[in-house]
Amino acid sequence: MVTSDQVFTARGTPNIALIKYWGKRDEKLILPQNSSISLTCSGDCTAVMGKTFKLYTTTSVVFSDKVKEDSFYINGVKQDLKTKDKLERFGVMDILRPMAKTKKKALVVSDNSFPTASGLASSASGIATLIYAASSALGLKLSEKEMSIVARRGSGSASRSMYGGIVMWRKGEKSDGSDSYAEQLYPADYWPELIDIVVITSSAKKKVSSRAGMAQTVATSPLYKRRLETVESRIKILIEAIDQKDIGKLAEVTMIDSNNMHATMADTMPPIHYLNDISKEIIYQLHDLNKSEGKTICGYTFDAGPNPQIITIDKYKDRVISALRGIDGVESIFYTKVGKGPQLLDRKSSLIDPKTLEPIIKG
Ligand code: 2P0
Repeated sequence: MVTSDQVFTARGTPNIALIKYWGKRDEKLILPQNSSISLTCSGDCTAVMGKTFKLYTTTSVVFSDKVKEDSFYINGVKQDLKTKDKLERFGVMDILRPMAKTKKKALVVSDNSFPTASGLASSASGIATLIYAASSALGLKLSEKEMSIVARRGSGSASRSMYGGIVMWRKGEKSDGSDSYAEQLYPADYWPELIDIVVITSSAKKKVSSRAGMAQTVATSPLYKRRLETVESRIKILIEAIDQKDIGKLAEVTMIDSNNMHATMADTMPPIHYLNDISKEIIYQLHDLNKSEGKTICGYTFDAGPNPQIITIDKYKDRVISALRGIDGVESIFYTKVGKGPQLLDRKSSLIDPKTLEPIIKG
């Protein structure tokens, strides 16, 4: 089954959750406490102010007898696969290998075009792209649903980046996780006016990882129980809003769910705070903007980091950007659209030299 010594390269993108995943019911299988809904980002971004990133992960994979041990490079740096975090995440390779009935070792070379671990969902993009490239390199003809289940084992939110468009990760009920996977609710071109404005307030690495933080919230936050009682109703409202292409309704439920998740973080012992003063100022300014418009034209959402993504539609873009531009401390603003999900790239994009099977380190 293994496509011998052939390098496969894929490109994928992060997703931004409008209904958030924060908390597991099974740590090992990565089964969530609630279902979540996201937009898969297009990697192409339009600059507005300051430094712009593209939102792509590009990953090349080769399985070969010439590769003596599993090796994994991110942005040119060889990763220590003995650390707990890397062992858990790279463990997805040991789910794929038996499916292809091979024990061949892999060389994986991955580049992110945006800062890692800053709340821009690098693990979602990274794991989804790895699964896409590795299952191709192994000659596995997996469905997106099957890939989503494997991606989930590397990082919960990665299950959603297996698809383009608007995606729902259904939490599932079964203890073996076989019904906990993502599926596309709407294709990438369903609502072309939808726009995601990314504001960078800090590119610093976060102090508490999502994985550790959410476990702490599940274990200690009394408010978290209330979140689980209310999240299904928000999912229903969000799906109605998308069905009706109602940006006001979408923006409101998005803000409510983000605020609710961050409230459970603050309610955690010890408390977790991902937002900074600039993030808070953005929240105030966007509420003022919606108020002065007499209706909700945009909504913010924050992941485990201080950088908001603001969902609006094309016709309101300039008004939202002009409110953001005036805020002290904003480092950069750029925007993206809903994207198509992972794709295979041609040989010219390979990050592995096909003759020597050595990484091609750029920059
Ligand atoms: C989300 N986040 O729904 C939420 C919102 C962060 C805040 O999914 O432990 O990196 O690998 O399953 O997927 C980040 O969590 O955590 C995340 P693991 P993951 O996008």
